[in-house]
Amino acid sequence: MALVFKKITPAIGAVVDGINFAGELSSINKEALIQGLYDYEILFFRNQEITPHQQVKFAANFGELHVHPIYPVLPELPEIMLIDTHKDFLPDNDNWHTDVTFSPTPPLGAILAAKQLPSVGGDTLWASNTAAYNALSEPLKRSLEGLTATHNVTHSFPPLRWGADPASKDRFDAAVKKYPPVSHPVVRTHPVTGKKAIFVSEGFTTHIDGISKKESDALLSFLFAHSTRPEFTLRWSWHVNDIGFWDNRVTQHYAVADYLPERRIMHRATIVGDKPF
Ligand SMILES: O=C(O)CCC(=O)C(=O)O
Ligand SMILES: [Fe+2]
Repeated sequence: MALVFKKITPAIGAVVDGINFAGELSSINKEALIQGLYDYEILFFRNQEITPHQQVKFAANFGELHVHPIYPVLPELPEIMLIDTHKDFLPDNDNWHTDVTFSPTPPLGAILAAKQLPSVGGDTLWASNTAAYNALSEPLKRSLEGLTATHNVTHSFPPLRWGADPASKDRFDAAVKKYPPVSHPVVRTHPVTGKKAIFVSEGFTTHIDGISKKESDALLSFLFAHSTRPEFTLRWSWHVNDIGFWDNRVTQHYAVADYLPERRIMHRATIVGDKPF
């Protein structure tokens, strides 16, 4: 059966029917999913009851998997990042971010599965950084050309939370050593489609390189606000066994933290990417 893509908003997202994450992925469906990611930037799938091993196997169709250096992972399967948030382990993804941009080679994408949800709330928003770029005026596009910005792991993983807790301190210290602040282009080009996308986010970007702090603060606050305008976003209200699969090169996301003291559990498999240009 051919896959069916149903658009969610004009800027971003589609719901996909006709695929079973627990089964083998045919090469035809794999190509269709990759094309869908390019076209819609995030794809959603419903009623996908999968084990962590099945999730890892599915994600591995799209590249090598990344193991998060700080955030909790399943001990028996570290390719699955475990987002198990509740009153004793607070959500911290309630800021707009692109995943792992503190790395010189941020992920190309990620696959997120909803395992346990609060009775209400716990939605996630995604924004299209290509739609945001396209909406900039030509003079501003030109002035962003050639600029780079610095991304820092401690911006989203502050030492006060991650470096103090004995459960995460060793991994935190190793990650800070392994990932010194890194510069990426402020506008990146998608390596396959050639689309241009704004590539700064509140989560990890500390400053634009080579300009004054005042200029950087003003430009970043404009870019952060512009790239998350509702017109460029979607908001997904999860059901258990929903899956989201996004292109991390051209999107950012925000997990709404409105459900405490209830608990919410998500599993993420993350696919290694290459150096932004
Ligand atoms: O929990 C979520 O909905 C998303 C969390 C997040 O930022 C991620 O999985 O990268
Ligand atoms: Fe994230």
